[in-house]
Amino acid sequence: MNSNSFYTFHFLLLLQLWGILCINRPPNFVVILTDDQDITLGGLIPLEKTNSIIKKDGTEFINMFVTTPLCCPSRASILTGKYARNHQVRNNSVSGNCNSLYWQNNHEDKTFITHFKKKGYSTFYAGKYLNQYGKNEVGGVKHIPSGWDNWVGLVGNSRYYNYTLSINGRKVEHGSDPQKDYLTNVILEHSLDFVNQQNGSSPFFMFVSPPSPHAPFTPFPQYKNKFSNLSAPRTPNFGINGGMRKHWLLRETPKILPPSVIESIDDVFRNRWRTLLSVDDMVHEVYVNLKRKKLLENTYIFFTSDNGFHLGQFSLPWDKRQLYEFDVRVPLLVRGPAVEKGIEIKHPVLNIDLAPTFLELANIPIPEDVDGESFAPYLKKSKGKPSNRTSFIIEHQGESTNKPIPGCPQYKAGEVHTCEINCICEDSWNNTYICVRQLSDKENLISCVFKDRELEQNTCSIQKVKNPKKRLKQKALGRNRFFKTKENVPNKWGSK
Ligand SMILES: *[C@@H]1O[C@H](CO)[C@@H](O)[C@H](O)[C@H]1NC(C)=O
Ligand SMILES: *[C@@H]1O[C@H](CO)[C@@H](O)[C@H](O)[C@H]1NC(C)=O
Ligand SMILES: *[C@@H]1O[C@H](CO)[C@@H](O)[C@H](O)[C@H]1NC(C)=O
Ligand SMILES: *[C@@H]1O[C@H](CO)[C@@H](O)[C@H](O)[C@H]1NC(C)=O
Ligand SMILES: *[C@@H]1O[C@H](CO)[C@@H](O)[C@H](O)[C@H]1NC(C)=O
Ligand SMILES: *[C@@H]1O[C@H](CO)[C@@H](O)[C@H](O)[C@H]1NC(C)=O
Ligand SMILES: [Ca+2]
Repeated sequence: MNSNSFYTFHFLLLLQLWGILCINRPPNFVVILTDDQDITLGGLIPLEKTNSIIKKDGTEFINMFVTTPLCCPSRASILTGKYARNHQVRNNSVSGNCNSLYWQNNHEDKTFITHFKKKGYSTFYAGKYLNQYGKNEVGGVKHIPSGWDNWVGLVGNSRYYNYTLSINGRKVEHGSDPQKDYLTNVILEHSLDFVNQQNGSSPFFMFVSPPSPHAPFTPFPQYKNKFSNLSAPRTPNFGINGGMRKHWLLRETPKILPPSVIESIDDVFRNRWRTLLSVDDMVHEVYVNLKRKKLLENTYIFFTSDNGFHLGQFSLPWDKRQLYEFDVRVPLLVRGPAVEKGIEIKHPVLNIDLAPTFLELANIPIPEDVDGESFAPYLKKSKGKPSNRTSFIIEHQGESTNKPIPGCPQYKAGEVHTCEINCICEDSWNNTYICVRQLSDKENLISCVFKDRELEQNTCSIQKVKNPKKRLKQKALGRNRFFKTKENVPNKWGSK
């Protein structure tokens, strides 16, 4: 070997080694979790940049569901990989375990991010966390959930202006100057600071949770006139009463929605899309900065939402909390190393699958008590066996307000919740249900039982759900004081 080829040989060896080291480097993660973004009403349409960056250059899961269609329980399921019945976060109140001390002491110290932290990841969270985050009785802004070492947590529920953040435990108030305070943009600035700090010394996990398109639906001024010629989609169930086969909230809605309510629905629809334009900018900016820092190739980007939304379906003006497709289906887009580009996956995936998926993609063992299943085999070539799950649970514990509803004397304190317009209420203490959703190439069904007054103790006492269909039959359908709804839902399986 002459000295030239000697050097070439060693140089090639080095290159190869370097290649192996690069391939084995743990991946980075960016997760974007929007608040209340539907998929069935076209919720992804306004996100043109996101569609090009993550959908066209990644994989879309067209059957992504949340197992509980309400913010706090669903977010707790995303963090733990567990059904609500197993983490006990039941509603958006501290008494229902939303950021309660019980949650903090029993579940928050074991969320997926704690395992990433132990593996040496640099971690970052910005935006809405759990609806009761930062409240004084549960530790205030000083409380920083385990596993996050860069913490920009929103106090309370989604809003766009006049909010408080906990920046690593320090209280920071924001006013209503669009240039300085628009929350989605403030979250973006913190996110870019974090991206720009990365020097490759450790992998990172970045979780970004903007308020859009949640109420109060306030767009950034630059976008306030967009989509002015659009109205909410007139789906077949738009503006009509649910009929006798639905539970009582849907039987009580107007037979035909008054035009003034429809006008408000259209307004909410347009403003939701406008607020999403700021999320689209966020995705684009994060992408551009990852690329500039040469971090893009080894980074997974997930885009999803904590629950779906309805706008006029079964004459319910606007909210979530229902077991129907509009509230339980959410977007899920993923791009990243070796993720196939421009394909659609039909296999049903769930919010509780996100935690085990993140862990598997990072080669971190999945804790045994997780209810979800990793869908990493769909994102990583030649790795593991894809899940064959064909049924799963959808559950909700209905909420009630302990005050009377102003202007709605037909409802007493303690009966209903979220009556935004014309005394049409979106929830009630007994809108408490458990459903089994079956979805495969062979079946597409949902079967539900609702709680009634007497059966509070007996309903849905399943502890660990391994075979939901069988357990539900045994535990619940055998009793006689339930509403049972079994209905065929539009078949999405074969479409496209
Ligand atoms: C924010 O608070 C200020 C001062 O209380 C108030 O004038 C303003 O209307 C609020 N803005 C929003 C968007 O809530
Ligand atoms: C990279 O960043 C880490 C954490 O911020 C820091 O400790 C380390 O010194 C930096 N390394 C280099 C080479 O700049
Ligand atoms: C709304 O306006 C845009 C831009 O002018 C146009 O492309 C679109 O077709 C219009 N949509 C409707 C429903 O009129
Ligand atoms: C899925 O696979 C597991 C193990 O491979 C098997 O035990 C189970 O019966 C399968 N379930 C379905 C619904 O096919
Ligand atoms: C939340 O759940 C708790 C525990 O079940 C219950 O006491 C509380 O009334 C619920 N909150 C609302 C607003 O319904
Ligand atoms: C559900 O709650 C509402 C409001 O309290 C009540 O009017 C209704 O009778 C209840 N339905 C059942 C089946 O318990
Ligand atoms: Ca939500």
